[in-house]
Amino acid sequence: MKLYYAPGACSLAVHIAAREAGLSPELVKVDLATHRIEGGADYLGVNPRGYVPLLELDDGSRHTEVAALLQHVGDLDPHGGLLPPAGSRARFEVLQWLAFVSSELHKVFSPWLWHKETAESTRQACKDRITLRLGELDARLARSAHVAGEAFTVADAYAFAIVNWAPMLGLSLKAWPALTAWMQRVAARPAVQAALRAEGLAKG
Ligand SMILES: N[C@@H](CCC(=O)N[C@@H](CS)C(=O)NCC(=O)O)C(=O)O
Repeated sequence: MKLYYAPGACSLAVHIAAREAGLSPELVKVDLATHRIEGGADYLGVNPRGYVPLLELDDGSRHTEVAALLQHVGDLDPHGGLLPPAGSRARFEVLQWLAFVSSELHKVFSPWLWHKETAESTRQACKDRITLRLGELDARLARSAHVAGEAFTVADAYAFAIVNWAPMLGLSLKAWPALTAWMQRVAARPAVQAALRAEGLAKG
């Protein structure tokens, strides 16, 4: 299995989930500014959208979309904890949070974060929306240890990768104590530390 990624991008969610599931994907680094793969090849030849993450399975098939990749990786978890069984209420909860992170956080951050030409009014609107949604996440995390309940699931991997962008944009998490404590708890997980180190985002 190969994971095309960029350090600290949304691909970190899939990287974390893979490590939590005990998988060791081959990591292929992509420069998102040039859409070049480390070594110089054109990434647009791999993914015409130019986005990471992209997961290439051992049969050579290529797959995209964070929420879908997380479901696939979650289903490969031998302990089943990352994604509860199909049809269960617990899985329904995880899937709701994956969709929430994707549409209410990830894609609200994206235009602001990646495109310098974005107008100030748009940046502010994004910031206001993100602030509102981080508040919702904080309220959720005040009631349970993790995003979709007590256990760590792929929803935590996704939310962690995206919420991790907040300080880069000058958004302090201090106003949200439950969210701050959860970020620290997730960051301390051995699989998360390993993923951060592999992406050059943590020392060690
Ligand atoms: N819908 C895609 C979006 C992925 C995405 O936004 N990736 C960003 C990094 S977080 C990217 O590769 N941006 C590069 C670009 O816009 O060219 C998904 O959920 O996987």
